[in-house]
Amino acid sequence: MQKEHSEDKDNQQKDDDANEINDLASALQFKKSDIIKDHYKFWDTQPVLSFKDKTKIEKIGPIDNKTKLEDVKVEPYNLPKNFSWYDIDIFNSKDIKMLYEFLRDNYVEDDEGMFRFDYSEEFLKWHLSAPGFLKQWHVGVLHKSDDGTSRLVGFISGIPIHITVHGNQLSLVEINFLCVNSKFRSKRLAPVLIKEITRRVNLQNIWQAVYTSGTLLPRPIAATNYYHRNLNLQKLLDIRFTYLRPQLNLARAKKLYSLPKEVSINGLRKFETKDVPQVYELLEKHLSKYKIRAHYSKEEIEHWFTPKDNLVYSYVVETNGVVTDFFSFYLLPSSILKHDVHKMLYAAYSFFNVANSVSLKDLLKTALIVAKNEGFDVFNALDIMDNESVFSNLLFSKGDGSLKYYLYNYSAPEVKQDELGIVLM
Ligand code: MYA
Repeated sequence: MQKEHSEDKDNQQKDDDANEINDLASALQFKKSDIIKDHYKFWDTQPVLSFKDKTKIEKIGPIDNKTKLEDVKVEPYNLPKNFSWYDIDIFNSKDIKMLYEFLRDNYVEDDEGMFRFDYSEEFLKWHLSAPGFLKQWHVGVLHKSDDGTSRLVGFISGIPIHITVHGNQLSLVEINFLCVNSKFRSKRLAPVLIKEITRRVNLQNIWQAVYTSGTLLPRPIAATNYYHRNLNLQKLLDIRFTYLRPQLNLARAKKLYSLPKEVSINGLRKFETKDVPQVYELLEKHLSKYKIRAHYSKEEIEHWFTPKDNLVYSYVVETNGVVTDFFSFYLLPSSILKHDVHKMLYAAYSFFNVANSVSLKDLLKTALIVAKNEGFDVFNALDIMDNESVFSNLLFSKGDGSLKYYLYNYSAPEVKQDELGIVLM
């Protein structure tokens, strides 16, 4: 009897938990394929919010503020036999090539395994040399095989970044490029990489991190979606990146998605170094309305937005010396894994759009025209900042990719997509 009673209670508890999780899932817009596990062997040991926290998160601040610099291990974490730590020197051509090839062959794929991100060597150098970067935050793991050759089998990186979370300014790290060679997966190497970079970051007296992932982990601060605008419809159909609605034939679709050849905003030109102070002001003001937002110093503005072919494209609208508007996007190609002819997908990713003298719709449309003229196949943007308000007008469609935002060692209420003013690459 007692047992039955406690089983009833258990079942009731399980139902309550399931309802809680559904509520959370709909609030954060998780995908059906996102699984919330009962236990996370690694993540349950980390200072992150848990799915088990049922009440609305209201506390803002560090989760663990007891650990002190002197508590941080001075020695690196142990690795199994034949594995060793190796810091990538991004200015050494052999190292950057090794990292590039490793990520090209092992990094993030879509759910169907049709596309894999192909960050270029230049991209990796650009990202990893952000102002204030540290070589010891470019953490590699080498594996020595029986024939004595060593190869990269794991990587994780951090770069400095400054953000504001619900009014609180934080200097922290942006974690990216966590990757384990596909043949070495499910061996718990990822938690060691994460613990090792945490140790190295803590040694700089930094205790928080921000990161994004398509994978659902405990516990997102926001869940966002990718939207796509066709630029090269025929290729996107060929590689099955996109499909036509049954009512739309190819000729009509091509007409629908066609864009003018010329841009029509007066005063539009490429960003130049002399624009740094004005773009700094524009971006600071624009981002101030979002609950979670990035800050860029002038040095960072120059680093992230100075145009570089095949990497980053930035434009301003200037009238009589005054810069009023700004947009930027970057090239992140993907390898096409299952097509005989097409091998690369050239995708533009929206970075920041600040519209003042023109509408956001006209500004983003101009970005589409520039991207099309530069030979891009598709223009991608997240539904963060004000982006979603112009998606339908500009014929973006929702993709099946979602991206969750996370904070490490910081508790804060979750935010909606349009309350986020931060883009991680
Ligand atoms: S997101 C991009 C992630 N990379 C890829 O998706 C590339 C393809 N996949 C792989 O290379 C591997 O599958 C990875 C996992 C490396 C992802 N973030 O070693 P394992 C947990 C965090 O046996 P593997 C990006 O770069 C998983 O829940 N944890 O698994 C941002 C499980 O833990 P638990 C993840 O498949 C990264 C454990 O790993 C992720 O061989 C931010 C299993 O380990 C993921 N994306 O390798 C990292 N995927 O048992 C966090 C799985 O608890 C940074 N796992 O469920 C935290 C802040 C650190 C700095 C703090 C400073 C203060």
